[in-house]
Amino acid sequence: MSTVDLTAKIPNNVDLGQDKRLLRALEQWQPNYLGWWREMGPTDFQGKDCWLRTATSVDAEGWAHFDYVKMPDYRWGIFLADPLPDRRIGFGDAMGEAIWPVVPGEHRNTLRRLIVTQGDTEPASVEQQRMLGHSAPSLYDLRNLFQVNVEEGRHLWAMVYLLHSHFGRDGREEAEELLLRRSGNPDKPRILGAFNEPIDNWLDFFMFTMFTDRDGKYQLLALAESGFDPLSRTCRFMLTEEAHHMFVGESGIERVVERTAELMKLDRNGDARAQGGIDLKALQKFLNLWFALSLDLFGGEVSSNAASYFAAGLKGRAKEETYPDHQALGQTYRLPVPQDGALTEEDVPLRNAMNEVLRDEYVEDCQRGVDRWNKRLEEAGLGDRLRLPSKRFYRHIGIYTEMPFDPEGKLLTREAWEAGRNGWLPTAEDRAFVRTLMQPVREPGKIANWIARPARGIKGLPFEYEYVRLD
Ligand code: BYC
Repeated sequence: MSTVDLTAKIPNNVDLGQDKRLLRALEQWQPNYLGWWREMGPTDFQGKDCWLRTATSVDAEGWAHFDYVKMPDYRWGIFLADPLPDRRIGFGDAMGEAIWPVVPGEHRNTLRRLIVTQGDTEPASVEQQRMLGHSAPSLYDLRNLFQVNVEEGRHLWAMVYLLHSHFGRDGREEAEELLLRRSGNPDKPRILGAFNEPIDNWLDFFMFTMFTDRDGKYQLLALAESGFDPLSRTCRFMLTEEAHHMFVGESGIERVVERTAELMKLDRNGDARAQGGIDLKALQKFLNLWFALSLDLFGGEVSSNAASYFAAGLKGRAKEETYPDHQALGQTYRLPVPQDGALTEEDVPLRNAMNEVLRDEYVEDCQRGVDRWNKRLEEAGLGDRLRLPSKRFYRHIGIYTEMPFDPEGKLLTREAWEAGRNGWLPTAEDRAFVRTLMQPVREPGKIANWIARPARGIKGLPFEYEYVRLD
């Protein structure tokens, strides 16, 4: 087990103290990061004590320490999972060869691009969520928001460490750029689409942590297979933290569903909205939106980029060892391709369909979450069900881009799509209504009307615990 230096200015398990140049460069970046955090991190709560977990080791059992901390004092550090003995490249043309402890010259630009793209999402999500503290439905939820935020900050550190330690001056410049782009800013937007979308209420937030963070899980699993070992080790540890973020989303929506079902039963007309809750129709629309936006994050269905990442051993499939064949040559993926107003099945070389393979695994994982939500509806004796829309619905990247598919995946005329749109995606009125519900609840043990209490608190503490001290 690697030792963790927690006393250092930048906590780490990578012997940072031994590399003075790297340490100096990161220590120069640190105040810029803190400046960004103060400007773009959660508004107004920076001086409050929050009961947060901080990574203090990479031991699977006891890797985190829980205590009150003010967010700017959070110990953002650099943690890589321990190296695996005799690890070899597990797929592609270099299969079986030794992994790379440093960046091979021929893959330098591609790896830098992948790391920058991954790194860019982390501060972007913090920026998107910065106003939500003002409308948290409970102190428990407020604390979870801040936990997610500080850890996304740590994930930025993880990528910046790789840029500084392996990409020289280019890497340092990219690390600065990561602090300069801004979510939703037309002049200097974040790189990927979903990270420029507004998250202005807690329904967006829970859908984002359910669906968009889950894209993060699958991208990290794919990068954890990388032949570039420092990237693999970084991603493996990030996945440990990521699990909680998806829990926040999945259990958040589950609690909304539970409460909606209660309110529907309370109302004479089964109308949750009339009882100050979020109706299932609105939930379905937000689900449709965030699922589609998150599907885009996997890239095009047919991608020569994806094929070359796989061939070169840079990015594999999630849990590559579970596939029988790691070359993916001479195999095809059957894809419904739009042609002359209809869908035709085409066989695409498997390596070119790697984005789609990863997307399929992701969809299956999302479905498991939706099934759990539907179980709540079933237990409440309701016949309504939530559903994932088709992979073709409302896409902005890939072969289905801006084509009028309905949530069942049927190709419509443009007019029919426009006529259906307000029934499938959140309207300005839906958003305005959801916003009216977003009144903060700040008393320990209390919860907003539109969401159920969680089954348990954090780390054995009760829900009533004062997770954020606001006085
Ligand atoms: N928006 O060959 P294609 C997370 C670009 S989330 C805008 O289809 P490729 C997190 C693409 O760059 C995980 N542009 O795609 C979650 C390319 O540009 P060029 C983040 C897009 O390269 C919540 C062109 O379109 N991690 O961690 O196979 C909170 C054609 O590309 C988009 C990663 O993404 C888009 N959605 O795959 C916090 C992993 N999609 O070359 C954190 C690293 C594609 O024509 N990134 N484009 O200029 C990658 O592996 C790949 O870059 C992608 C795209 C999967 C994103």
